Amino acid sequence: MKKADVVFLHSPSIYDFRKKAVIHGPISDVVPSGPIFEMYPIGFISLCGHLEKAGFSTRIINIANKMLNSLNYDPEKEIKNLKPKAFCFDLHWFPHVQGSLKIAEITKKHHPDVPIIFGGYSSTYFHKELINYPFIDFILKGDSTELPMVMLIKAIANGGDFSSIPNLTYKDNKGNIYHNEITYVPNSTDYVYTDYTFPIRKTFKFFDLNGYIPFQTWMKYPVTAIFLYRGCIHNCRTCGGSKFTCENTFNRKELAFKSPEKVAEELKSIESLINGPAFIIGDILQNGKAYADEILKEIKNINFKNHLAFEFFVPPSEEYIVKMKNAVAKYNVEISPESHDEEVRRAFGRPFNNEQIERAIAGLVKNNCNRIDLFFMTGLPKQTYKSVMETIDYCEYLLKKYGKDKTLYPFISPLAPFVDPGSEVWEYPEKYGYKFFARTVEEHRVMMENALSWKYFLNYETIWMTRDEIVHSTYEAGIRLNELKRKYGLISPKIAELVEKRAKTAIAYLEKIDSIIERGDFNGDEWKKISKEIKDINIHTICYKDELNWPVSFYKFNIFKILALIGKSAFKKLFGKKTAPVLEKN
Ligand code: B12
Ligand code: SF4
Repeated sequence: MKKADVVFLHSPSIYDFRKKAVIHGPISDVVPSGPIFEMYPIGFISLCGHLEKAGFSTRIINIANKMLNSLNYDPEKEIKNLKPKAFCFDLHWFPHVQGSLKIAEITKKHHPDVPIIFGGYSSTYFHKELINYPFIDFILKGDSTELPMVMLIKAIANGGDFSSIPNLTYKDNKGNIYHNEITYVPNSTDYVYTDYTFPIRKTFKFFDLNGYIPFQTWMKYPVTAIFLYRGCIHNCRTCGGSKFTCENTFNRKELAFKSPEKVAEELKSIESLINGPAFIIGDILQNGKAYADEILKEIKNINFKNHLAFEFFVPPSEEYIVKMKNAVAKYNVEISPESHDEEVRRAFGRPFNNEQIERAIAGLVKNNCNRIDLFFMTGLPKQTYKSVMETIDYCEYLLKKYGKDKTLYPFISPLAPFVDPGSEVWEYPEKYGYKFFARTVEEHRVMMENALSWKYFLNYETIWMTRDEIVHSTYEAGIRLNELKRKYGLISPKIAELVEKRAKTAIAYLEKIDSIIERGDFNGDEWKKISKEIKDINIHTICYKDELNWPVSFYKFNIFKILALIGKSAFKKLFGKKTAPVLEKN
């Protein structure tokens, strides 16, 4: 078996999800992963890229995806056989709290002398608590860790000094804890190159497709992304990547962005390998009109042929829509109004009104936008059960007015399972009308480990809706929206029926679980029977996952280019020179 110096492990949200009966619900219905969040942070690819440039071999193992793909796959056995210099875990998205801690503990049991490094947004927020777990040795904080990571691995490999590594929290042999400040906060993301050839090459090196693919259905739907920014100029109240959180948690005072030339370069590279849609993550207008103009100019110059999706934090004007249309052959747009109610939307922190939304939709429809995805949410400040239902009325109004050519797709999903740590609502719950059921890492870990349904791992409720109302309004709204999608021809009657059946079944089970919890009867036959049945209803609960997909060509990959790439990399390996470790600059 080929060895790697540094192994990155991505865990499922709940370690033994294959054995436990849990109603995960619609918590991941509007992202590509399933409810155990098998997608690894794309930052893994740039971290590996920087380490490889510095002369260290790396490997990503998507444990979550491998567990999902085979009931026989034994993560402990695979981990036991690895022999790296360091193991890295993402506790980036907080829902991974139980899974990542459990797998780190197992890893330490088999490799007591190999350092364990944690990183990502949640690790940064909770670094002081996490470093107290006996199996965690290092935490690399911040939203940009490539350079500190290279420094850390060099120090681990060569016995260096940890006190000068920026962004690092660590323990020494005696258990003393040190916190280096977050001082590495680059203001450009040009140095972050998400090289999609990297996972492809590595898949062949380690013969481990499931360990590398980002999420379970990626081979069927190979969507790629370009990350424009680190940071955000907006302050959506529950968001752990907002301006507020970036300043207070990541020491990021200003936006870091990718130059338009780099955007074009990455898109070109994607297009040469993969025929799937690409998603530009982060509103191109966030960094000003001149920046957005340059990006569109560069995209036009490369004549990008795949579908391209843009997200807008504020609905774009017709002027911009026309520019987009002129720059890209096939374009799709995402906007998140969150609620139809302007007061709720304002309370959440989205700075636009319904007139702006409708003007943008009309402009997009007029200018041949391929798909307009509108995202609504439950669990917002000032949002009541009635208000959630009125959001669905608003969706019907929009579909009636703008939905004739079937480009407009509304979605509704819950703010779940957690309000993001470090967000404004997290820091000032009372001010925003929120109440938390868990605050610490350990409380969240236990909650995820023990909960039988997503109602019990929602970490909050509001003064306008209890946990129970958030759950039930989400299902009711989802069922109604599903029916609207059928009525307006967005989904087939068969899919609509399937989604409705699953949602209704989930509701019935939630009620049964509530009654079992009330009675404390976990040994009876009823619970045994229910737990057997639950497994099948964890996906497609309020929308059909394929609804989210932008079109993909029949030939999803450019096989000849990929084979050439593999051949080139094998040749380099056999006859090429080894690169000496160099310290990367940002
Ligand atoms: C793009 C994005 C996504 C993409 C993810 C693409 C991907 N595979 O990375 C999609 C749309 C799929 C997504 C999904 C979700 N997201 Co999201 N997402 C974002 C967003 C908008 C940008 C993130 C970004 O730009 N990353 C830049 C890339 C290049 O870097 P990176 O992957 O973060 O990695 C760097 C660092 O984080 C760190 N790092 C990460 N992991 C590790 C591990 C180690 C060992 C080390 C050392 C460092 C390290 O170093 C990396 C390199 O510098 C942020 C908001 C924001 N403004 O930041 C929310 C955000 C990160 N997402 C969030 C959430 C909650 C989710 C979901 C759980 C939502 C849900 N319920 O469905 C899911 C989880 C999906 C899954 N795992 O399967 C929260 C996280 C809050 C928290 N602390 O938990 C954020 C902050 C805001 C939000 N609410 O959307 N998301
Ligand atoms: S949810 Fe709001 S604050 Fe968070 S990244 Fe998106 S626009 Fe920025």
